[in-house]
Amino acid sequence: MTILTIPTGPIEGQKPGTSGLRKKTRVFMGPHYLENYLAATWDGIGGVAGKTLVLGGDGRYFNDRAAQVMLRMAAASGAKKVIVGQNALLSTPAASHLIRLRRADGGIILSASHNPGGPDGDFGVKYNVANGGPAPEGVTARIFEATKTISEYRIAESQDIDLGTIGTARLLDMEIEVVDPVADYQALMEKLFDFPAIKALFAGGFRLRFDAMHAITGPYASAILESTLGAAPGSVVNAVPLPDFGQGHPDPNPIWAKALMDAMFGAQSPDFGAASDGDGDRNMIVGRGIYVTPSDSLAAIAANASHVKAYAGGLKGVARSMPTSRALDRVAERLGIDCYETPTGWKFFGNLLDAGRATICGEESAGTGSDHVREKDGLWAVLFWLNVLAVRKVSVADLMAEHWKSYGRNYYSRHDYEAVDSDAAQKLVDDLRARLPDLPGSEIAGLAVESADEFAYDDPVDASRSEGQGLRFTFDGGGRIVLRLSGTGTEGATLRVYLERVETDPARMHDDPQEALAGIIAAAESLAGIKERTGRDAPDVIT
Ligand code: VG1
Ligand code: CO
Repeated sequence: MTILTIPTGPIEGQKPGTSGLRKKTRVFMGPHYLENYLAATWDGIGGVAGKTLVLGGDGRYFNDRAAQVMLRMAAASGAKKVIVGQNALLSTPAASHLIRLRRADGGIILSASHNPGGPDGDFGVKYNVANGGPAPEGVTARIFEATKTISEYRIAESQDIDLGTIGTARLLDMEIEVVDPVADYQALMEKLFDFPAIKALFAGGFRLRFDAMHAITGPYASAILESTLGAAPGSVVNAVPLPDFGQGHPDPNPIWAKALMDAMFGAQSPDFGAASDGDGDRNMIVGRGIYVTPSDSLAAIAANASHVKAYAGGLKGVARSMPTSRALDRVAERLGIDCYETPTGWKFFGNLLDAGRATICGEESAGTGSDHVREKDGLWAVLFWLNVLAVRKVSVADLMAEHWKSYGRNYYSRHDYEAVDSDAAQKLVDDLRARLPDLPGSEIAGLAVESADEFAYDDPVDASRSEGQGLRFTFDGGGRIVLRLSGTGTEGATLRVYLERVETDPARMHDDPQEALAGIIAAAESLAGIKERTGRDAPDVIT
């Protein structure tokens, strides 16, 4: 077996975004594209010689080929060992757990997460560090720098490694261990949650519908929810991962998981509905006739942690990304614990979790998780809810009604304008940024602006500073608007507009969120001139 040294040159645009590098699949399949990025990753982490890495992906198109390339490149650069999920599959939270469990130096996750897959869809590569979490900004900056100076990479010449069979193999001096992708993760869930209580819930006739959206969570959900916990066979739908996710968009929200919404709002609906995304780190929670926004789910999880055995001893603190609604803050205040506000992206929670400052974290984009791993975890959130419902013996609707009554309701919605002209989107943000100092004290669409700034985050643990993390506006009476550009899209720019308003009047807590937020929505339009600048009449996606 020989090691080839292949001459190459920098490829533009290999800058990791909110969560790894994401591009069109065909771009990733282009000459040297994946190889360059992996070689730059080795460079950015100080080389892979002697290191142990974890490898897995969400099963999307090109996952299998990319895994073989990664193995040949890791071996050629002297890695000691790679632990791979069978068939190169691992959900993102399972990969995070495996890195921690095996004390690996890091891991490669092949995924573009909630972005569609297939030859005309998206592909992505994430690097996670030794704590199991996404590479922090310092590391991704070094990787990006390396992509700009690369001149060659090393790759072993070999046949494909058999990743379908559990066991060990060798490539040059590197050991490859193929493991069951589900087993270790399931064992962790059994430690955290009261499985007998959830089993009893299902045995009592509780009905579940879990939509795996033809993505990676299928095998995990089938094993845990059906085979172990006894949910009725067929409760997990779209359970077989497909390379193109069955032509779907594996983003668990009311738009892309409409079939689940229809089932939960129809006649004879199940008691509980849930879905997760391409790589299994997001979750969507739906009760019979009620959709729970991710921000509300996060707040409810924190408020009910005392009912779940692994968290019953109390939470050290909680954290949410800045655009996430402030429903969590109210719970933290009641519990007397700190609530941290971080930039968008799970990498910013890592330090807080490592330092024991936060136990539960979440994002408005359907990501919730805890210190059990260093990624958001879709199935974890579903099991958390099931555990709470099993212990408290209430419905989702009753639990949320009671929560709002006790804490107030943070009406919340996100409006996304996708594939907008990049220059127009950038100009919208730049122009608004220039007006920030003049806005406080002024009136926008009848609402008095209380504050207007651009969010920057000073990490309380390592004192690193992250700037330019979104424009935010608060209004008298508890309203808030946040605007930022997405860092995960692969076409033009995606403008995200986050809208929030607190309601404390119990008589007005059951309105339609879009109606309850009408004043805030009008203020966002008047503030940013979105329609005119993007040429769009309405958002592409409203969640
Ligand atoms: C989006 C979400 C963010 C999430 C990120 C990765 O980022 O808003 O909350 O952490 O996706 O999620 P952006 O930059 O597009 O807003 V996943 O499940 O796609 O890895
Ligand atoms: Co994801």
